Amino acid sequence: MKTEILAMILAGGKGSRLGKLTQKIAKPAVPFGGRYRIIDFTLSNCINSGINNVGVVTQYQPLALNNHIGNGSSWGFDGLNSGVTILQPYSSNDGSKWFEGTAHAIYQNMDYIDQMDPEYVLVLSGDHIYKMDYEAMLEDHLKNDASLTVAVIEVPIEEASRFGIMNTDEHDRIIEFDEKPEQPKSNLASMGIYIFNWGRLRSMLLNSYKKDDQMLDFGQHVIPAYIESGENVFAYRFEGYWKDVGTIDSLWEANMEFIDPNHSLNIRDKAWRVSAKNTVSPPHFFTETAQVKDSLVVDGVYVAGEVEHSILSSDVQIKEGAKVVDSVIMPGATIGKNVQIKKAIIGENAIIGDGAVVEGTDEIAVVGYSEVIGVLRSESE
Ligand code: ADQ
Ligand code: ADP
Repeated sequence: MKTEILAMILAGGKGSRLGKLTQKIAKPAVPFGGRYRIIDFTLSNCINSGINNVGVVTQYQPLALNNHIGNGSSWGFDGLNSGVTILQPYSSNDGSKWFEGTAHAIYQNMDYIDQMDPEYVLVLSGDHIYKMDYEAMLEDHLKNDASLTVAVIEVPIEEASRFGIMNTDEHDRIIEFDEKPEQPKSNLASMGIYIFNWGRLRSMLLNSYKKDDQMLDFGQHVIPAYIESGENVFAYRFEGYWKDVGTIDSLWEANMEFIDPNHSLNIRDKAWRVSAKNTVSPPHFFTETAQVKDSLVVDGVYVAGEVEHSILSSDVQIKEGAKVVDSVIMPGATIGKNVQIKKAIIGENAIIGDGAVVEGTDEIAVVGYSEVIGVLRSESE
């Protein structure tokens, strides 16, 4: 089977900077925006861009991700003309067990890619919130006769050292690239989204793994090697909302921005739907005492307390007297009576016992997946 372009979503990183939220689930499976999980944005982009074949490279805690993605039909992959393949970590003959970096993860899945036989491989990350037309990026790649195209965005200079930073010539050809430089020379950042001519990448990787000079990471090894060997490496400038939600601060911020009905991401755009796995929960219910404003609320939610500028995910319960402000409450969490929550992320299925206070200050307060804070009053009292 010949495929023009195959997307490989790297969904395996541990996401240790998300701390308690990713102790039991991989970062791309972390809930976002009430109804979604982080990877939904990338999966939706693939379908909306006409990319029908997607491999999802998992590694760390893949179970929740497997359950979430299933056969991909929630996003419109039909398994016939389009499909999602979940690639599990495996022990290869040479005994290496884990993917040691982004390029190594692609190298380890070479058999799968060869089987799909693509002309181009689109490498994506499972932890970005954005809407992007990858087809337009591919057109640019072809127009430039590039061997590698890197999607780029301008970031505030004080954040530049979190990213791969580059310099380009007047035709947007990349002439310099530094992965997470301490002293960034520009604010033009890699989005970690790449289109490679598969034949070229394949031989580059194979050669490097034959020698003892293994290319483990795209940003650290592959891109610099491409530039050094004079390959056509181009930047594709993306304009629009894009956020790497790899830290607690950025995850909270992206959720808060998501509440704004005038958000530039515009999730209400019917021409570019962001799909999610459908689960059926009963309609949300607000009691007489409930006061909810400026908030996103999805199915199965029960509110008897007060909620302001927050996100209530499916099946969340906010009991009487509780007050939730500027916070993200992930699916299934229970907020007890008279609880005060502010500037916080409450993990999936967490239980906040009656009267507890969870408030962020300069730092966002975080309660982990299934964590229990305080004790709920027993029903018999
Ligand atoms: P980082 O985001 O720091 O920088 P990294 O943490 O290596 O890159 O992960 C990229 C993606 O790949 C993540 O979604 C992660 O979960 C996944 N991943 C990492 N290792 C993996 C593995 N072994 N197996 C499967 N999945 C894996 C990168 C680029 C920068 C760029 C930023 C933009 O290196 O140049 O600026 O992305 O966010
Ligand atoms: P109490 O602690 O006094 O029992 P609760 O706040 O726990 O009060 O619940 C009030 C009632 O609302 C309970 O009967 C509970 O089962 C019900 N309830 C809980 N979640 C929902 C929901 N999502 N939709 C409708 N009713 C709900």
